[in-house]
Amino acid sequence: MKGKRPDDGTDNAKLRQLDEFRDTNDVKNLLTSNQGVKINDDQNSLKAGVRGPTLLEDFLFREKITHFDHERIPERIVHARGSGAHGYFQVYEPLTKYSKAHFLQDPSAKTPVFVRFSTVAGFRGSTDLARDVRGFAVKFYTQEGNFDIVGNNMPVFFIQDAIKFPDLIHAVKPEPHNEIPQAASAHTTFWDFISLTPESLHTVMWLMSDRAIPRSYRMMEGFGVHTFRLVDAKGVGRFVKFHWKPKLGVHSVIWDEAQQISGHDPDFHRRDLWDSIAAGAFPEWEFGIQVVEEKDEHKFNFDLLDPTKIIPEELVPVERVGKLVLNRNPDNFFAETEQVAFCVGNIVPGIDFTNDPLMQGRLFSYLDTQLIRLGGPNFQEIPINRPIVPINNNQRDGHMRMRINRGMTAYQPNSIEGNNPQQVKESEGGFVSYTEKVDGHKIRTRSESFMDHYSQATLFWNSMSDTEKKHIVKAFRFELGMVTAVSVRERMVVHLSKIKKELAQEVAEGLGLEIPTHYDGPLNLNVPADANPKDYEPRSGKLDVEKSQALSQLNTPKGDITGRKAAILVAEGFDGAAVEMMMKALKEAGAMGMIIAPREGKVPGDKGKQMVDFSFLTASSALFDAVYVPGGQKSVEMLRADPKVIHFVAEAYKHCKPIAASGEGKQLVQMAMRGPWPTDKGEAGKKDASMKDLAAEGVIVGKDGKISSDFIKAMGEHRFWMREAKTPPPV
Ligand code: HDE
Repeated sequence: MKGKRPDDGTDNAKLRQLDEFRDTNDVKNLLTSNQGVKINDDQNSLKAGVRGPTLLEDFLFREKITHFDHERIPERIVHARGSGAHGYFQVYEPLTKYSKAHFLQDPSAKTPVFVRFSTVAGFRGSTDLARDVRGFAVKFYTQEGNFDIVGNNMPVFFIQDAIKFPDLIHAVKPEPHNEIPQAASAHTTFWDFISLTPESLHTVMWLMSDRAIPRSYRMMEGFGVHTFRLVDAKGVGRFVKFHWKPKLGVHSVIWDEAQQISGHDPDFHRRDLWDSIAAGAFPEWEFGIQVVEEKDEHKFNFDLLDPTKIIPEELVPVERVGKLVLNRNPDNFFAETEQVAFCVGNIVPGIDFTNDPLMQGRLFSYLDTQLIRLGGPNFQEIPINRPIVPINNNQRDGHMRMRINRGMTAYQPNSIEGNNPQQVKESEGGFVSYTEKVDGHKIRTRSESFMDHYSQATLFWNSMSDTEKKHIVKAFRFELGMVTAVSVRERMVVHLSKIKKELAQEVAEGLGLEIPTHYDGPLNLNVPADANPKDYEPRSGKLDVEKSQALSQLNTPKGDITGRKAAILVAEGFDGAAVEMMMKALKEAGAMGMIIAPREGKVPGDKGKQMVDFSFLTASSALFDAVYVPGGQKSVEMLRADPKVIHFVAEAYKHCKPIAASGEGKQLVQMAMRGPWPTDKGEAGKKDASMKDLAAEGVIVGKDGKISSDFIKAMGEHRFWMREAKTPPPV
């Protein structure tokens, strides 16, 4: 590499003097201290006499306990709870027309990535199923250095200026006097802040939607949120929004389920990601870009620099230009997922920032936070953060320095070591910031073009299906129902009425409120002291489109059931052939059939024994995507007699999940549904009309194992939302 010093110490393998002595024998099975001393007794501390006091001299004990005492590092102030995986990124076609970034040029090259998903508000040990935004952070280890897209699963953010971030987070985190509630926005301080910060309303609509309770990390979209810039080899810049589109579509659980999963398996999303990768069902996303020419910057009714706005896909389509595949679980959670340090400022030539004031603030925050979280300025030397290209500069020393720099100069210019390391010309890959004309007064204010706080919230509402709308109303009722200050509830209802009357009416009804015909209170206190409040009055601008297809998750792909889990309910005497057939069909479709039985261990069927995955004590229907009840007279009789089993099926019905039954199994499903049941009088192999109705609602009843293909098709639909309108079974 040009500009390298003869002895620059950038390669750690060059610790040669000591390395010559290093014992390379594998001590994998032998216990040693951190100083390499082999340990004889790790069961007893050193004492003065068998019943005497422990001695300070016990260096082995002290080393072990001291290390233990320091095992924890500060958790992330936000996004503390997370889960990560390794994988790769590959571009479909050279993106030369938009960007000169090396990793976007060669379709045959795979760029390694590490991705971390997270919730925002909860502490490190909180539940995966909180109603929350999800982080979707991607680190690309490119041949021009690390590039990070530190995004979310929602395309917009709560605030327009980074200076409000500490306020937002203080409001959503547990209340400071009693540290309640954990991992929840459903409390007074959050809604107090939101109700006085109307710029948050668009994102709040996303937060109240099903997007905030994903079925899986594998089934979430990702967004870079801000408008970034792509720069080509000629130096031409274009605005860009980044998207991740999941191959499996976007799917969610129901709030009632989310609450149950939090109790039964708070690691539900972590486990799902881990299990899928371990099983070889690698999660996959397409990389999408929305590109806007600079001349079109002011073409829309919203400001491209405003992070509370999307660019509707009807205006600028998303070009799918590459794919992201996660194919390896981390070896060690702490070393990798916990210590990974994402930074919005990690960009490479061909990508650049814009003046989005939220992004500008983030550029400071991410670097700053690692200094305390990872203990100092050398966090980029931690293996998960190390770029795959050589590092060569005059930065020196600091806590936990790993690299041993050689030579006598640590400055530039220098004549002693040939002025190395040398700067790199742009034509040879040196980073040059995008040349942008910036001209203005030094001023603390917000652009007039940022003041429309309602219209895209309305666009979001307009774009929802009826089912999604119902869920949003319920979410508002739940969240505001947990708010103790009636004035805050009222103010929110006023805001909602400016988004859409029908939404406000339904929420108000649940809260026992009327929408005020006249409201005098403040609707925005996010205003400088000397400002004219009129200038900051929240307003609704002109919509570019009335509705956007891409906003409803029901319009995203369906049909692929990779990694889905179906519960198969059995007891002694179950129909072995039917279970075998169903398990085989599920496996072929990439899904898993899990055996649930009254007891752990093995359960005997008419054709032999089956290993049990869960008992009815450890399983809950909320943890599965679908339920199958096979026949076997004795088995079904036993299951019918257990209220827990009836509850299991009834709950799956209530949650609109596919249910299948064969042979005597249908008696159990009928009992659980407690509804009218079709007469199964059709000829063998044919279903009568009412059976078809039932199948249209995702309840598949048939002969033996023949129903498996219908069941798998139904699982591909995810849920049968029409059931929500019906009176659910009383569970
Ligand atoms: Fe972050 N954010 N953020 N954020 N953020 C952090 O950095 C911050 C914002 C996002 O898996 C912190 O290393 C400010 C938007 C993700 O490690 C911290 C502002 C978006 C992650 C921080 C924002 C994000 C973080 C905490 C307002 C979506 C987790 C620990 C200007 C585009 C990354 C850390 C991981 C983490 C600051 C707003 C996404 C404190 C000041 C907008 C996915 O630096």
